Amino acid sequence: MYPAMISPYVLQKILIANRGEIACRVIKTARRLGIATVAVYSEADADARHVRLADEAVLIGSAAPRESYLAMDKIIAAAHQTGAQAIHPGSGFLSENPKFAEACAASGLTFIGPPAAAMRAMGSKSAAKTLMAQAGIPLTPGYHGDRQEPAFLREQANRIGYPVLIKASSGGGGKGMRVVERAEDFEAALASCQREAASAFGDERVLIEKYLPRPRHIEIQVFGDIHGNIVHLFERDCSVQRRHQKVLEEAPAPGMTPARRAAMGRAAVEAARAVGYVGAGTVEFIVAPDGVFYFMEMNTRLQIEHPITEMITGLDLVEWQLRVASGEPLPLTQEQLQIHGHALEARIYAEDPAKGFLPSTGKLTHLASPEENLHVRVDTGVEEGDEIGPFYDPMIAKLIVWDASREQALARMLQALAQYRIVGVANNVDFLSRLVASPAFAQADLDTGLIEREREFLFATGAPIPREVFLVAALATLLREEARARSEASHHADPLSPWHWRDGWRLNSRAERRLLFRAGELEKAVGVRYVEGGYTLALEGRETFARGELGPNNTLWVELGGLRLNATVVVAGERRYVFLYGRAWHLARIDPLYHSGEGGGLEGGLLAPMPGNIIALLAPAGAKVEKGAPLLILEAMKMEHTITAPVAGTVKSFRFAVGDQVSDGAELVEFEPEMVA
Ligand code: MV4
Repeated sequence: MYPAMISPYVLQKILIANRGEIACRVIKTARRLGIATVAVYSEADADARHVRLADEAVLIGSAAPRESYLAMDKIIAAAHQTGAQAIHPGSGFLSENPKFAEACAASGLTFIGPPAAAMRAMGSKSAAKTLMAQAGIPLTPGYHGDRQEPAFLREQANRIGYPVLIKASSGGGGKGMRVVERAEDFEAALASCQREAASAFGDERVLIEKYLPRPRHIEIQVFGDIHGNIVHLFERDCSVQRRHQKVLEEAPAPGMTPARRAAMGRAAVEAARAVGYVGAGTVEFIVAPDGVFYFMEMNTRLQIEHPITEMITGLDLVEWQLRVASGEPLPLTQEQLQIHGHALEARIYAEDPAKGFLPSTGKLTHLASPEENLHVRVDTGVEEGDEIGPFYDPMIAKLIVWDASREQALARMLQALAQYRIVGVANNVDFLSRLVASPAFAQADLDTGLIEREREFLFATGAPIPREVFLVAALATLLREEARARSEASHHADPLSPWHWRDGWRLNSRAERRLLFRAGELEKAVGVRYVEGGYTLALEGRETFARGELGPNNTLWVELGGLRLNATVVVAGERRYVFLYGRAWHLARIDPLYHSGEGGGLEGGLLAPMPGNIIALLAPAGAKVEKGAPLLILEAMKMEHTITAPVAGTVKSFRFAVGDQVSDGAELVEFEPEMVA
């Protein structure tokens, strides 16, 4: 749309004061524009993707954000040390801190973001609302002044009319909010809100607003330059949230009329103008079911969900930020900006939806992402083999899709989610698939309560597992056994080895075998018979001819009767992660023989079945134990789980001590099975 070139005298090298996907995102554009990049990193991020991608990287401190990604002095020193001229703060960390913007300016560095005064003006929710009221921006009816006497606030609540919402003035992210339905409950709610605000924000002041039921969260992307131009880049609908965390975002907002878009866009531009805004910003509105909108707050940074705006406008917002920071005028005028098609973003998180979205830590032992193309974009800060640690946001990636219409974009999203294969941490991919497929979301019946309301559908458990899942798990086990045996045989270079025969002689060629799998409480046995060119697999009395081939990266090509499927099966100890039909199933192989080696279950020792705390070690290291002997107790989700010896053998060592936290799948015990004759 315009030349990808930037004034070469202005920005030659920038430092990115952030980590993870947003740091990688900024590096990508800087590189395309010929600008050198400097990453900063904490000790926990020594091997992180943003460090590997950047031209240079500077270690700034330990894992705790205060010591590294929030340490202004260290970051500014790193910029001077490397000769960077400007600092991009990314999103989060220091990105909305006016003191950091000022510190950059004071040491001769360009802060790639808005002026400190604009950040400060929008930083206090109540002061921002007063300012916006003066600028004529619509606000929810309410009181956001300085007076805080309970009797006065109660009078205000009566004037506004119930239900009202009490919000902490310094709050955000939904913390310190109370809905009050009746006047007689006001005083108690006020007191509890003030207590929470004082302890969470060190500021007990509150504001009172008319409570709007079932609102939508619609935000407008704005951009300003130093020449006084301000445009908006349309809206994003971020209504689908879970406890004030965005889950799915889309642009444009379903049901938005051109007239309302223009009105909201104008209001957002006026809001930005009122604080002298420069750079990328977002003006957040809540929108009542009738479409009436009210200013909520302004985010003075580039937001996580900016890619959906990029997809529908065809623009690179980081490029705009860099141009604006270089003093260039905005590349396009309001009239030149247009919406093309529909974009959705889903946030892929290392968290467990079944356990209240508890963050999950661990190593990404297997990570296959959807293929990127004109319709699919993956912004990520991690690769297979990386660790999702406890120190930072557990986001794995943002998955962004685009198509001509919302319906097509939804289909793209489902397809792309189905291609995700993640092993090593719990994740929300299946949850997101159900969310996108839910009737409420598909019909764009959006508001901030959607996830709560659709719980039954979204957390549906106990759906039957397709028989193909067990058959594929069995087939993967058999094919791997064969591959291993073949490679062992090939080392013996014995021309008479049975592996060189082609007459159906097979490993384990006893007439019949049973492979046992467990999925939660459910146990299934798959009977195996070796037949010409494959196997006959029996499940619940039904026999199916099966054959297949192992592909790269744990993929598997399968034929089951007349059905051909592509699957991925990842083996970790006794666990089997089966990816089939766009979903993930977790099975455990129960091997009564527990011979070591492939499929034997003891590869890598005994693994934690879930994240938890070690509360007792029940056998001394070095002890010889019988099958079933209790080895240790793991406490997880307020329950105790005793880990027992799968077979007779020796406890070589414990990997953890009492009191240690362990992640899902961590090796707990180094265990040597007794030789089975
Ligand atoms: C509201 C509201 C209803 N009425 N204000 C939540 C976080 C904060 N930024 C504003 N929030 C809300 N303010 C009035 N007068 C409902 C919410 C709200 C919400 C807003 C946006 C996105 C998700 C939300 C989830 C619950 C409540």
